[in-house]
Amino acid sequence: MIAAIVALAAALAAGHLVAAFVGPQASPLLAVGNTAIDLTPSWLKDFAIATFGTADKLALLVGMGGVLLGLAVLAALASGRGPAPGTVLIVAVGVLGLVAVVTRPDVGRLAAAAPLASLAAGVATWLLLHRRASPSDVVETAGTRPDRAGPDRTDSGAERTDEVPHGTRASGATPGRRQFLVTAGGAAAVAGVAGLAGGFVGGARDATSSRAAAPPLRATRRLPAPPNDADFAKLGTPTFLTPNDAFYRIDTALSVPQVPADDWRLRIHGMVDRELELSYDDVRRRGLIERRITLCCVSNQVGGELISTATFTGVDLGDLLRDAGVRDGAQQLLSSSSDGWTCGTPIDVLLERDRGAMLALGMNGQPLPLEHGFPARLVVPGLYGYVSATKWVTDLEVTTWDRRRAYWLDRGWAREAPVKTQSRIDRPSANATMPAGRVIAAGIAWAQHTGVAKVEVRLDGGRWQEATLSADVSDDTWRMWHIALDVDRPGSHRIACRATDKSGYTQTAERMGVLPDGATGHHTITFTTE
Ligand SMILES: Nc1nc2c(c(=O)[nH]1)N[C@H]1C(S)=C(S)[C@@H](COP(=O)(O)O)O[C@H]1N2
Ligand SMILES: [Mo]
Repeated sequence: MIAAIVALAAALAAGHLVAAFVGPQASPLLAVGNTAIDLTPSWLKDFAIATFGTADKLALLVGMGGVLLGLAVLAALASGRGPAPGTVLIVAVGVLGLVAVVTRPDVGRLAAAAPLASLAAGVATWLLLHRRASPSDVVETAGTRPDRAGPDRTDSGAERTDEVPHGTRASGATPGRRQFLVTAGGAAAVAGVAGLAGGFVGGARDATSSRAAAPPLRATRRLPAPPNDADFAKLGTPTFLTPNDAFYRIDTALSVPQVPADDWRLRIHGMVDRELELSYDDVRRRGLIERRITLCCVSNQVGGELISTATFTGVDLGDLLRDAGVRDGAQQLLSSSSDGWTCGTPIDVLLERDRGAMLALGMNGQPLPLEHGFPARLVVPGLYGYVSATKWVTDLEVTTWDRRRAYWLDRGWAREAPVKTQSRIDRPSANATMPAGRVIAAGIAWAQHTGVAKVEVRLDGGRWQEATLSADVSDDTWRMWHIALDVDRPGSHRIACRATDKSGYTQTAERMGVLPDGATGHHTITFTTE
């Protein structure tokens, strides 16, 4: 048992160490996890997000750790007579890791070295420890007493098993046992050091230091700070700008892609007159602009939290595409990230003069946080993130819908996904209890690139009452609302809200789930007065 678990640790540590040199995405554990994510059906992904929220990746890693430990125990139990069954199992798992790594889109040619190191370390440790645990003459003994041979047997070659009292063997006092424990301890220590060294080397190569060294991103013309009445945070709404560490995060990356700014290049190609390749400095030299944009996820349930607002700093994406010269017949901009995720955006939307689509380097005055796409990402007002907001973006291909299919398309999501006009109640919180009388309700509404014109609230199915809106900062950002309701009757109550956007559209009451292009329905909550 110990042999199998130490062998597992050795395998993971070796893979981690080698991956630190050939690229973090080569880690077999991460590669299997990432592949699992890519193969996960949408309903399971939705379930994982709903159950674990942003901890869904941690849950996956913990689950994988459990499965590996279970396999190690299985290997130990199956290898009573000899190491062969365990070896076969380790090789099988190792080959799985190897396949996962070499089929990842974001690994270099050397990536296979990491899973191969894992495989070698795992098998070698296993065979060594298994031999130490059951010296050769135990195998002979096993011939006569097969029921007593096993990997946890500690009999030394010099002793006949039937001469050793149970207690003595269990105490591990025999020389064979000691030798085994020393070897196992040594192997575990080497694995630990290798794992730490892997973390150290990987840490030195990651993008944190590159981000820390990034020059300040100053826009040529800065936006004024949002006015004080841009939110009703005192009444329970979010702040108008979401702090970077509170900004919602959604992506398929199990470990945050590490792209140092110096290594980053953005290639613009496909149906263009001139291919472009830009470095981080090339982008900065184009002259930076600032835009406030509310970003939201198509997986946001009615009343959900997957929406945030930031001031983004970068360059206009439409200008960039015009510089490359988009050819007639182009339909889609297929953007790819360093970790191989892809996203398709209608090219005519990006070329709209007033769309405000961006290649962003900064967020709320800082270089993009690593989780939000450092060194560069796309942001397009009015489109859900999965069709517009590629983080760690490295490649822009101008193409047609037929020629390329983006990541989520084959998983049931719509090809085009403009943000749906929506609103949410933040106060009272669901199932709250409060004194009867005057109740303040407050929340948010959004209709990016159209603008919010009105929010109405209704109590217990009564008439719709118009709420007070926050300052109108931009059509591309959310608006907050609040209203005082007279709730005289003690007991259970229900409120609902609905937004009307500047096109005159009022959000429908019809309940639809997030698949295929975003949820609809009125957010409704219940609370109690006494
Ligand atoms: N590289 C990459 N970019 C991505 C994604 C992804 O999985 N990988 N997810 C998209 C989705 S679904 C959303 S909603 C937004 C979320 O951006 P955020 O994490 O900065 O809030 O990023 C988009 N960009
Ligand atoms: Mo999303």
